[in-house]
Amino acid sequence: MKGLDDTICALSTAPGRAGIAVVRVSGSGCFPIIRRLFIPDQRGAELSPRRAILGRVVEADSGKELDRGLATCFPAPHSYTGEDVAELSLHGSPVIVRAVLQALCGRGARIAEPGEFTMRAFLRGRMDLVQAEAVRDIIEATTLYQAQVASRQQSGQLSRLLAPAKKLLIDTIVQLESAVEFADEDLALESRDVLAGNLADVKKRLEHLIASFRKGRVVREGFALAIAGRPNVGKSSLFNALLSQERSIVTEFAGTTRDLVSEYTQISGIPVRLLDTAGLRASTDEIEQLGVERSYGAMADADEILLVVDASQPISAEDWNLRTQLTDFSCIVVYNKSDLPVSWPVEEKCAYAGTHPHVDVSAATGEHLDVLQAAIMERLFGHAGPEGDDMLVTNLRHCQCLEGALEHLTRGAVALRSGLSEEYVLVDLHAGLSKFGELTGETGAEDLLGEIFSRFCVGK
Ligand SMILES: Nc1nc2c(ncn2[C@@H]2O[C@H](COP(=O)(O)OP(=O)(O)O)[C@@H](O)[C@H]2O)c(=O)[nH]1
Ligand SMILES: [Mg+2]
Repeated sequence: MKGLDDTICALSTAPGRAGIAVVRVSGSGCFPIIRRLFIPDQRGAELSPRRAILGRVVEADSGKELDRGLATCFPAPHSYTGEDVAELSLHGSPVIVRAVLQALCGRGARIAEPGEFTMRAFLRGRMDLVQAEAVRDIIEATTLYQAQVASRQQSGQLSRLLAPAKKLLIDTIVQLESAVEFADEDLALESRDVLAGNLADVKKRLEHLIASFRKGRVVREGFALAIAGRPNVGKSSLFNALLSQERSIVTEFAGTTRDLVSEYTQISGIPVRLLDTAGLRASTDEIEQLGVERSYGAMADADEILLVVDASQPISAEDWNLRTQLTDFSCIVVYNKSDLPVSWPVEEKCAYAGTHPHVDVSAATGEHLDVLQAAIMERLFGHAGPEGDDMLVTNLRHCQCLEGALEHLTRGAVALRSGLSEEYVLVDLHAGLSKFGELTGETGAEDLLGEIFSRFCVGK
């Protein structure tokens, strides 16, 4: 990990040709460098804070004009990084950008490493580690909903929610430390019962956040949805209908889909990897049989399975056989072809689905696809849907820190209740507190920080 002493620069907009390219510069040498390379059009115009000034960017020694554009200065500490920052808005041409970066480096700046602007913002105390990681999640979001969840974290929501728990833990530690330190004196300290109550409160808050990760992981990473069932029930038709495109081949012949077909889409702002599978049946055709094996593999890996059934055909032993195989999977039974006369009485549909939810749809007409999508969301997020929770832990690292803290506090609480000496209890409580610090980056090891910021793009 590089230090904070030098001045860094990078293209902050996407590389390639575009209307505008923004080059960002940050560090103590920023303004002296910019003053040498940027000549305002208006004679004597000064680079004033947060005001865009029109002018020419020139080569360091020759004074040759490289481009005309805008320069905006953000003096420390009121900038993204907390350092002096300048942004040059140039014409979006890769040759101009390269020349301007070269000119900046010629004056003493160096090209920033991936994530280095955000790392500086973190090291200068402009944001904590959770917020810095959220910056990357906003940039990498593939749906607006993902971006919104990340944006809530970037505004410090997780850190804010944790603050009361952390304060309570610190208070508890202080009480116990005082009991050790001033054992001989008659200090009015909280009883062990009160302290145990505090710890229980902290633990409850942690458990609530940890529980949200099951949903949060799905929001951040999306989920895999396998469409399975017997041949010809309309799996590929349903796959295409959910994608709104004719991606998978549909025919009236059984055994048309022989290999896995996978495509990305989104449902309610959650990214979904949809998998169309080969129809499940015993076949003597070697290729089809290999396809069926892949179908079982896809079902095992999927987060959710849509078991598609042709409700226009009478129920068969094969239907029951398949249903039995899927008993332990998380699946929704989809009664397809609802546009045709239905052969399954309602009681039979309920009996067949058992504890799994079931939905009637027509992949051909699109009828009730919205009900199916709602059922999928309910399966993943419960009644309230993905937007039901005020706070979701979406990052595995955050969840692991919270779990680590919970583990230490649980041990500390046991020690406290069993009457062990304060020192014993304190070991665990301090370990728990350091997990809070690890989460927000207060006690971050260097290699951890390097690992996190290296996954950013250059210029952020
Ligand atoms: N009437 C009707 N026909 C459908 C529906 N879904 C699929 N089909 C027909 O059922 C046949 C098999 O469809 P396909 O999607 O290839 O089934 P798969 O083998 O399960 O992938 C095709 O002739 C489709 O046109 C539906 O909802 N209603
Ligand atoms: Mg098919």
